[in-house]
Amino acid sequence: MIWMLQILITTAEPQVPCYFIFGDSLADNGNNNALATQAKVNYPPYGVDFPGGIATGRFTNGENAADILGKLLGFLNYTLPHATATGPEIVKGLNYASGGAGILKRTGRNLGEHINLDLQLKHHGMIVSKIMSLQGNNATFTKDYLSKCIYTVGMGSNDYINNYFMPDKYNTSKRYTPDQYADLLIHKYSRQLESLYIHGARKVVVFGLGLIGCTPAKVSDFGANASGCVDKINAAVTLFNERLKPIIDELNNKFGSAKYIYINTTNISLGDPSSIGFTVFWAPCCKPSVDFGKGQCKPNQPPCNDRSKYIFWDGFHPTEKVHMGTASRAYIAASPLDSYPMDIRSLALLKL
Ligand SMILES: *[C@@H]1O[C@H](CO)[C@@H](O)[C@H](O)[C@H]1NC(C)=O
Ligand SMILES: *[C@@H]1O[C@H](CO)[C@@H](O)[C@H](O)[C@H]1NC(C)=O
Ligand SMILES: *[C@@H]1O[C@H](CO)[C@@H](O)[C@H](O)[C@H]1NC(C)=O
Ligand SMILES: *[C@@H]1O[C@H](CO)[C@@H](O)[C@H](O)[C@H]1NC(C)=O
Ligand SMILES: *[C@@H]1O[C@H](CO)[C@@H](O)[C@H](O)[C@H]1NC(C)=O
Ligand SMILES: CC(=O)N[C@H]1CO[C@H](CO)[C@@H](O)[C@@H]1O
Repeated sequence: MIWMLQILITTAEPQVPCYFIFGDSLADNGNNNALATQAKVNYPPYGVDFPGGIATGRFTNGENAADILGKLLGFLNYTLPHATATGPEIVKGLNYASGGAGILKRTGRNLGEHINLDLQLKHHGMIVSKIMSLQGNNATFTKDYLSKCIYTVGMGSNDYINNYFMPDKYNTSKRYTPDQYADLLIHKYSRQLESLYIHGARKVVVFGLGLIGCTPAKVSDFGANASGCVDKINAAVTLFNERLKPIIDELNNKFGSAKYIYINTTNISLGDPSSIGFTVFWAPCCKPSVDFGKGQCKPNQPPCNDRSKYIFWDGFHPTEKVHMGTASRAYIAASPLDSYPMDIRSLALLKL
């Protein structure tokens, strides 16, 4: 694994005019803080390694991959959460991600409120209108502007964790085989990805799902197989990823003036983590709570001392160091399988 973060922040100008983020808890930067949900983490020890040591609502000890990608793209400030952004700075992009959210509307309801992908896209449509008016209601100008921006989307983990593999709360696993369920999700997801195009996106990054069957919370729920992970969850997620990649080709064929790319999170996360200093692979760094957002850190308990040795921050979410590896290899691919058909740096430079 190459975890070296290539710091290319040498110029004052970002490589693209704006950056929009759609996703779940892996990218959420505070959108759930005011919602009635267990899926919010605006309390210590979350944020212990964030500038100022403050809990912002990010589901990790420091920055998440979306934050780090923003820096790699040359943005000096963090992309603002949609929930609280109001001013003209929205033209630089927004983060719509929401913990617990999924491709399906019902996903994550067991945790409480959240902003599902349909709603994130609806919010984006309203923001696009606001940007147009901020830019003087010149549709040609705004269309051209939005076409140069980067849009990242990472969705689907909760459709497995907080839906399919929660049979006491959801009946999807009785109604669909893993194959049928992957089809159902991908069918809906491809429409959602198309709607980004309709809102003016032309450079879209789609993150595949990681091996969520390896998270401490799922291993503790289901029991580990010889792999150390819950094989049936990883097998189901792999079906999803295998169907997602061809969708990228389909979208690129359908929309000649756009480029969608796929990030293979599985390829990025495999390998030998001990080679870069990780020593704790299965245990979370903080003390997960059994009743408080199940798998999230217990409030106000001290986390482990050396976060750089841990893969998992809490029962579900990786540490900042893992986010850094994901972001840097999504930005500059370290192996041909990391991204398809190109990495984010190439996408940012692309003249469409
Ligand atoms: C970053 O945010 C600060 C505070 O909101 C603002 O004053 C500054 O202009 C921003 N910088 C950039 C490059 O957007
Ligand atoms: C609208 O923007 C386009 C592209 O930037 C520009 O060529 C045109 O002059 C603008 N129209 C008006 C009315 O300002
Ligand atoms: C499964 O759940 C959905 C939504 O809760 C419900 O509409 C549907 O009737 C249920 N199907 C079965 C077979 O129980
Ligand atoms: C994984 O473990 C479960 C529970 O122990 C068991 O039922 C299942 O057969 C195992 N699967 C594989 C592929 O070994
Ligand atoms: C992602 O990478 C993994 C590990 O190298 C590989 O097995 C898998 O086929 C890749 N998935 C896709 C959809 O390309
Ligand atoms: C961890 C890792 O790099 N896994 C694989 C990613 O894909 C390349 C091929 O492009 C393999 O060589 C790696 O083993």
